[in-house]
Amino acid sequence: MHDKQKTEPVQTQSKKNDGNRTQLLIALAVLLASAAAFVFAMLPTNNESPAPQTKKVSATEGADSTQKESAELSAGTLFSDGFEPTISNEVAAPEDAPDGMVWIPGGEFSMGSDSESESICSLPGVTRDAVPIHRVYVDPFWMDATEVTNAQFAKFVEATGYVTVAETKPTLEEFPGAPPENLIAGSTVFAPTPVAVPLNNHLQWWAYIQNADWRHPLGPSSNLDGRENFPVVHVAYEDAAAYAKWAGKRLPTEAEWEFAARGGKAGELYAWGNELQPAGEFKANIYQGKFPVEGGDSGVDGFKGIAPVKQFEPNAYGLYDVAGNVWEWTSDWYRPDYYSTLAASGTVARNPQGPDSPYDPSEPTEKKRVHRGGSFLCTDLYCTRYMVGTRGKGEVRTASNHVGFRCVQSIPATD
Ligand SMILES: [Ca+2]
Ligand SMILES: [Ca+2]
Repeated sequence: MHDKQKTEPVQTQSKKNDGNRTQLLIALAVLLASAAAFVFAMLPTNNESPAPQTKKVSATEGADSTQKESAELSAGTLFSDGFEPTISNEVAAPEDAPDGMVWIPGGEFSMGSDSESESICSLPGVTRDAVPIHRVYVDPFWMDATEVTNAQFAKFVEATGYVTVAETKPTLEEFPGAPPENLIAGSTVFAPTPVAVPLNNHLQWWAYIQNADWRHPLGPSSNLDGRENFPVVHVAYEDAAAYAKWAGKRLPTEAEWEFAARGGKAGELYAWGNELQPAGEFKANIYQGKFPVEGGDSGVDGFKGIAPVKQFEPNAYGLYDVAGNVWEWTSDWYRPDYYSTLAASGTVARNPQGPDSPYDPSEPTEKKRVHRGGSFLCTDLYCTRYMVGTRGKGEVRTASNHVGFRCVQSIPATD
């Protein structure tokens, strides 16, 4: 959001007030488009010929025919025999678990997804960054069982006086030449459209809202009353990292995140198995209904919009909401070719830390880190990025109301 080359702040606080929007809103929305792209994107193409040796998601009870078709097509393009068994370390968990954290034994596993085509979404290349499947080893670690909550983040702010990026007024140094009245603090909020819209322009459903921040997730008139156990949102990468440091933790690498999310299993589509809705039940807070229309979120999974943490069963390691609810920052820089680079080494990647620098060809001037897990805005009709092997990305200074984080702690703690 603070790219000096292409943005300057806005003075509007209304998503309806297009006339007052300036480049920052556009830039923010474009930046969010990276999030929106993997969340929403386009309908799967009609690839009726799944790759050989694929497994399909079972038809989802209670879903309409379009949803069933979508799930089957998505599964057919994602899952193949490229996965090998996970070999977990045989390391007993230390006796005293840090409060709120669960033991992740680490080990060797197959990381990524095996998209045989680009047809999970019709957005070209949107899943290409999660191939090829490659072998990775990670050390044992502790991981927060849940996304960091508002209550937890509030303790951090109370103890340190920390001010988040979204709460900070942009400066003239960041935006040379910008009118002072345009330098306003705020963040980006999902803004459902009044009527159905073509899904080819993410600007339509994101708005830069003045004074939207973690205490005011939907804008200045909103607050955290009753939302103490909701995941904190409107946290930029540096905000998440600052919290982690204060807590004596750190953000997970992307490899740690995926190892943990897979729960010791190999090659499954979701953190809970291969069916989107086992026995007809949703296993994560995602999005059902017409997107992105006002009132379109039907909440069949139990929640319209964001949910408190721990509302769905944990995965095999005891982790809640690794799929859905809010996207989670990882510490890796984003590059779409990173998996290819690791795979080309021909060896097991040990504790990979991500590429040395970020690069997203679609927005080459933006510095992005990897997001994982999808959010309450991910819909099974479009890009299903709550699938455990898929990736997201976000510009490091950009916050929104569907991105949060959770922390890890090394064994022994080194941070
Ligand atoms: Ca939901
Ligand atoms: Ca999550």
